[in-house]
Amino acid sequence: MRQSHELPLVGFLLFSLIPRQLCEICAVSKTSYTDLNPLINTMINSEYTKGIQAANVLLSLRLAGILNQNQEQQLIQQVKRNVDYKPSNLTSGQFALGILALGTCKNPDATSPDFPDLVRKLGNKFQAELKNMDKHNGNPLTNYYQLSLDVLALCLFRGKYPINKVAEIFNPKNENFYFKKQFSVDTGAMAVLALTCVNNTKNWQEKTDTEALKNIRSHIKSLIEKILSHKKENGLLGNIYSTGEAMQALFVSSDDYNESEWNCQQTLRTVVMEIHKGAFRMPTAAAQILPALMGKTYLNVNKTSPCVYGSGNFNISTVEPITATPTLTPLQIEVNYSVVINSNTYSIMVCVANGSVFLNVMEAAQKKNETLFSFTWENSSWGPYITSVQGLRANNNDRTFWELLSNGKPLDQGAGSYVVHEGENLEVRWSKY
Ligand code: CBY
Repeated sequence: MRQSHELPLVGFLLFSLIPRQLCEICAVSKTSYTDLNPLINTMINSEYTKGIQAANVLLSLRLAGILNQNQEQQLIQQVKRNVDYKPSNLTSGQFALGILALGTCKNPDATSPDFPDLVRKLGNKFQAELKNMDKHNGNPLTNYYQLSLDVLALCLFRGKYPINKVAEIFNPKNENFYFKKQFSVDTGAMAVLALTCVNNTKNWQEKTDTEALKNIRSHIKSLIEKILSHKKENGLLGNIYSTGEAMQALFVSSDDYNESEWNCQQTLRTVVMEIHKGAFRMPTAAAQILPALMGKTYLNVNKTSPCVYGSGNFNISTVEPITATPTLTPLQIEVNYSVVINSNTYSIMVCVANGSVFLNVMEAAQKKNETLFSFTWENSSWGPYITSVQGLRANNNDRTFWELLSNGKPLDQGAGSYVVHEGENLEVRWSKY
């Protein structure tokens, strides 16, 4: 009798709680999923989703739960080809990303990879990063973004890693969080995800572990502060390409900031606008923004939870209409291109087809003068990365790189994606980060 009186009350309480919780979730609503179509098309249909890019794409689409089993299988095979057969060719973060993608969820039909072996290999790669830091003045083989991916994958898949060392190196004062004295929001966000996983892991026992965990919690708090201090007026966190992962970092650490410090809906609105302007034409860019837009984070990776497949809310074959280029634009444009090494500047005027990217300008200059403008590049998950100019090679151990600039300002896109304009002053500058 008593129970039947209480039931309506419990029902009322549940009812009044659920809608509020739903309102608090910051994600693109189901009715607006069509806004995400350009991202999904880029990832699924792109002929550029090759090699290591596939890991980013698989992780993202599995978290979002929008692949069908056939599409998933194709991507899994691509990632496996990299992770299983060429582990020594991969950097630690590329390998970690591959493991995260393969273990995002459980597909009961697929033969699951030998996780313990992969995780052990990743542990070795992480140790090699630490060893390089000891030997080379604190510089890892790669960078802290990749070391964060390593710790994240090791933590999620129960691998071995030294918690004291993690607490020591991920101090936000460490110079690896900064490029040219600027805090790297991408790096800070990935570190927050990794450290949050470590902090949530229950099996720390030793007294020294407690001390390390205390430090880790304090690192998370100050990294979140730094990320929020890079919030722009339009809601972006850092720039458009760091915003997705910064959102994930903020999702998992809501206890570390006040509600008033971040208007997530505003960030969402700006990102959706940028999707329609075509900011995410690179598969990796699309892959890194999508999970956050669906309220997911890399901490949702769980190789024992069943995968979710295509919900039918997406129209994957829809191709965004390509905006017609005005008929009056010239076919050829002229730009000024310079190579700057310390106080020496080597300049040249080159003509390229309208719509060309930075790399095309470098190629045109090289064709005109092989000695002054020769260069090499490597493929990265963000497209071509310039490794040397005039034979002078970038080196992580001395933090050197070839910086790309336009009219004196550093670009926020790489050589393969930045579209150049008539009369622009383009520059590659020998720099230290
Ligand atoms: N990923 C990585 O290892 C890269 C990590 C990252 C923090 C990355 C940005 C963020 C991300 N989400 O992946 C990063 N860049 C790093 C670490 C670096 C350094 C690389 C060397 C090293 N120690 O590992 C370095 C040298 C500081 C760097 N990035 C240089 C550049 C310039 C490349 C120029 C060249 N030589 O080709 C450039 C073009 C900046 C410039 N003006 O010179 C650059 N980076 C850019 C623009 C970017 C963004 C790319 C955006 C885009 N649409 O193309 C970036 C997303 C990214 C890739 N860099 Co770095 C940052 C941003 O704008 N939000 C892990 C791996 C598994 O994939």
